[in-house]
Amino acid sequence: MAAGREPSLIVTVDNGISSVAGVAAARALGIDVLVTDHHLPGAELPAANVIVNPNVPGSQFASRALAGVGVAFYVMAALRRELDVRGQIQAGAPAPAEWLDLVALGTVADLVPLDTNNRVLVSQGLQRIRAGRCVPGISALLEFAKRSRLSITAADLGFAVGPRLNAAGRLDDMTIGIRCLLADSMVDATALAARLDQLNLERRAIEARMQAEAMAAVKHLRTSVALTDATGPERSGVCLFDESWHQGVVGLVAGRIKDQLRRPVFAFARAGEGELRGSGRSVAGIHIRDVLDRVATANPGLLDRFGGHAMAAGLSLAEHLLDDFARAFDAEVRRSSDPNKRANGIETDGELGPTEIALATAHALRAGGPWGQAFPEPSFDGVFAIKSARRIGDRHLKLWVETAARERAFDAVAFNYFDPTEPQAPPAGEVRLVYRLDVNEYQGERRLQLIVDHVLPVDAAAGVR
Ligand SMILES: [Mn+2]
Repeated sequence: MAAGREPSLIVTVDNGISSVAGVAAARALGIDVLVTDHHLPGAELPAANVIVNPNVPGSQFASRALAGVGVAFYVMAALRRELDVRGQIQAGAPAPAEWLDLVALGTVADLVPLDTNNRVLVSQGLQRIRAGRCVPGISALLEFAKRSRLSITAADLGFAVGPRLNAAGRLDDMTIGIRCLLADSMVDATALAARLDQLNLERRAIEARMQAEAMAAVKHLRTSVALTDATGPERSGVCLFDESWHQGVVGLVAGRIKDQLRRPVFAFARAGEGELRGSGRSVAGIHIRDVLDRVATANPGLLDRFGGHAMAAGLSLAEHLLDDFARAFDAEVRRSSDPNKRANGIETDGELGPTEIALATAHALRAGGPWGQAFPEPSFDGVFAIKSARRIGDRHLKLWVETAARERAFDAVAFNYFDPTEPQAPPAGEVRLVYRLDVNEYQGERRLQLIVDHVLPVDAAAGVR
């Protein structure tokens, strides 16, 4: 071995806690290993010199919900403090707070629960981004997404910045996203953000096609997609597969179909000869990794590999076993479902009085964030009369609605209301809306807008959560 060319230290981020063999090999070569991770450890911990992970037994850290980026942040902060104590900090060295823009982004994009600790990290990062103290890459991505940096919310990180960064890894080369975040100048960042924006458009087109095929298969059983027999609307757990599907976006498709069917969904893509990769998304109350655990225990030899957490999981499977898996998954989901929970129940925070549906309420709710994973933005339900309704673009629905007693009227919009492949009339008459309050900025004016998540019959039950 050439002297001087060996690394003396390996630092892992967001992985390593299960790399027992890898860490042993590095140590055998005389390389020190610092594992920083947030994933749950297995029965055996790697023999690293140091492990930093809030989820190892005996951890005293107040939050177990940190994302990988959050763990790295605290390691850097501790290192900085130690160097300070030793008087080894050079003038102009960055303070840890300067990385909070990236910590906020990674925390939101990784979909970890926004517990108190994570909400502090995200909130501080958002404040810095609003003040312009962020990497050029975040500014550039926000510009392509047409989101205002000055009023950025956690949802903008989750729905505008995150998907553009991830699109590169799903379709092309994930280093484009990393280079965009590391870019020192706005010129470089903008060029890379343009490429990411383009990849995101491609990702969306692929995802929309796959999603339409999956929905058609669910509706019409075995028409457009060669599927397992476990796709009927009566299934508790749904499995979908098409040979033309792209591995990089099956998770997104599973998520969309899950939202529409409100039950756990696995979407599969081919991952090599005779091999499928599946990505699953679940609904509240059904721990999908535990479901897979029970499927694997009851059917030895069925699953090659699987992993995940309560709401999302992945697995690999021999293609000829897909039907077997689909049946076992459906049966296990049915056993796991709480019969006391209405399958189609939508939970809200209740009804608002006519005067509470106001711009001031929307501002107050916005200030109460960041909202996100495991800390959902408040959502309300109520009966409204539709005064006018029209389609905007391919899929969206624009409404002008009055409260049931006709006291007040509001602008409302329901995104992705229409299925572009089906003729569908806009809703009319009295309906029950499940909605959130939004501040809509248009030509310098701020107005209240209801963001409608569900348009339901008046007598539909929407339970208070
Ligand atoms: Mn992670």
